[in-house]
Amino acid sequence: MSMIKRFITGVFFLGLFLGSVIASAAQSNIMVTEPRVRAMPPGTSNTAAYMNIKNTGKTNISLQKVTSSISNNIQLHDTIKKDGKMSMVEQESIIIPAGKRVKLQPRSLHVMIMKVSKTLVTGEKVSLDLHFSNGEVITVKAPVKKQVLEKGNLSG
Ligand SMILES: [Cu+2]
Repeated sequence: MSMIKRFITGVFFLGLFLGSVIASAAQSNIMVTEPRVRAMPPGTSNTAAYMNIKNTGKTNISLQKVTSSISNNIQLHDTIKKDGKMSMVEQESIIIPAGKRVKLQPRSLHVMIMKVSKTLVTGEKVSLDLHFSNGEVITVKAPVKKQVLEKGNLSG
């Protein structure tokens, strides 16, 4: 094979490769916006992550788990009010209905990050891998932000 032919073949396959990468990126029906991690008060080891997840597809998708290098124990939580008290309940998964946006926010659905392995500094970015039921894994870089709660000390 001549050098030129080899070069052209190489460019052709590179094109196929890039084409498939772009195509797979464009095919995602999941959009994650406003990811953030709550700054931790001194002496605490748990925190929470919040974000908006939009499903632009025609079928329901669920967030099944979240993984990160900062914790081996990350759970999906919802917050419920029972007998006038707010409490957090672990969820198997969080469903993002077709065509809908679900907000993970304080006092609602959230990602609970237990036993954080390091002290998080405000402004630092935490990498979170979001694992969805369709096999997609979306990595977000969530900045650490201070959160002001009006009252109560619910950690989620
Ligand atoms: Cu929680």
